[in-house]
Amino acid sequence: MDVHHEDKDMRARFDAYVADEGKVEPKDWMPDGYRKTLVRQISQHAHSEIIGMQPEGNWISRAPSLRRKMILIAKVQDEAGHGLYLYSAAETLGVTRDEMDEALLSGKAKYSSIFNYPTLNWADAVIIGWLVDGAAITNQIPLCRCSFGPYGRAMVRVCKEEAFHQRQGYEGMMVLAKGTPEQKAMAQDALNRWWWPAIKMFGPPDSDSPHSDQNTLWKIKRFSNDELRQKYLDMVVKQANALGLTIPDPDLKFDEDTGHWVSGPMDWDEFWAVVKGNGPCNRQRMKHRQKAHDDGLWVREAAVAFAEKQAKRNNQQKAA
Ligand code: BYC
Repeated sequence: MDVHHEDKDMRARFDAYVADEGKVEPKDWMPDGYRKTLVRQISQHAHSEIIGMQPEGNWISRAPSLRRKMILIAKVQDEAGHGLYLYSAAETLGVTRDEMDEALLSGKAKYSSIFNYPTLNWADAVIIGWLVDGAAITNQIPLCRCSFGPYGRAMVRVCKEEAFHQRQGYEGMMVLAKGTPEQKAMAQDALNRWWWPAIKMFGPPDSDSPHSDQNTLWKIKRFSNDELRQKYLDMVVKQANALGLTIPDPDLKFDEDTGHWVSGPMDWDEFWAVVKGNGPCNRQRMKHRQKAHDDGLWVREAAVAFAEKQAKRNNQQKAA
C-alpha cells in the first residue's frame, strides 16, 4: 500500500474515533496537524501560567495582611504547578522542555494577552483572581473533555485550583467593594482597566479564528471563542452587580429575547498589538522571564548532574 493511501485511511479512522468521543493517548497514531496544534496550544497555555505568575507575584511583598500574603503565595505557586503539568503534557507529544523554553524566550511562542497589563495597586492583584481566573475556568472546564488524554486530565486538577483562585479573588473584591469609599473607588478603577483585556482573553471573534473549525472537529475545542465569551459575560455582569460595581461598557445591554447580555464593540486592533508584543508590559515580562531562566541555570545543571550520578550508581549496582 502506498504511504499516502495508508495515511488517508488512518486519518479517516482517527477522525471517526475522535468524533465518537475516543480519547487519544501519546503513543497512539495521530495526524501531524493534530499533534502540531496541540503542541502549540498546550505549550502556549503552559507559558501563560508561568508568565502569569509575574503580575500577581509583584504584590506578594506588599500584600495588605499576613492572611492575604499567604493566600497570594499559595496561588502563585499553584500557577507554577499548572505550568509544569502542562509542559509535561506537551512533552508527551514529542517536544522537549528546552524547545518550548526557547520558543517562549525567542518570542516565537505566544502566551495569553492578559498578562501584558500592569498591576498598579492591590486591587489589580485581587481582580486577576476574579476576572482572569474566572475567564480561565470558563475556558478550561470544557478542555477537561479534550480528546487528547494528558491535556484533559491535567485540566481536571487545574480547574479545581482555578475555582478556588476565582473565589478568593471574588472575596477580595467584595472586601474592597464593601469597604471605605477609597477602597470601593480602587475596585472600580481596577475593573475599568481590566474589563476589556479580560473579555478579549477568549481570543479573536469566531470569524477571525483560524484554528477553531478543525480543533472543534477534533474535539480539542468544545465551544467557540464567542460562545465562551458570552457565557463569561453573562456570569460576570451578575457578579459585578452583586459587588455594586459598574462594567465600563456604555453599550452593554440585556437582550430580553435571547436572555443574554450584549457587549459593546471590542477594540481588536488593541488586542493584536498586545499579542504581537506591543502591550504595556510585554518587554518587561520577557526580560524577567529571561532573567529567571538564566538565574535557574545552576539548578538545571545540578539536577542533570544528580540524575547522571544516580544512573551511574544504579548501573554499578546492577553490574555488581
Ligand atoms: N492571547 O484561532 P484562534 C491562566 C492567538 S492562563 C494571546 O482562536 P485557538 C492564569 C492564538 O494562539 C490562561 N494569543 O486560536 C495564569 C492564535 O495564534 P497562533 C491561558 C491569543 O487556539 C496565571 C491566534 O490568536 N489559557 O488562566 O483556536 C494566573 C488565533 O486564535 C489569544 C489558555 O491558554 C490570547 N488571549 O484559540 C491566573 C487556554 N487568543 O497560535 C490565570 C488554552 C488567541 O496561531 N487555549 N490567541 O500563533 C485555548 O483555549 C485556545 O488556544 C484559545 C485560542 C481560546 C486561547
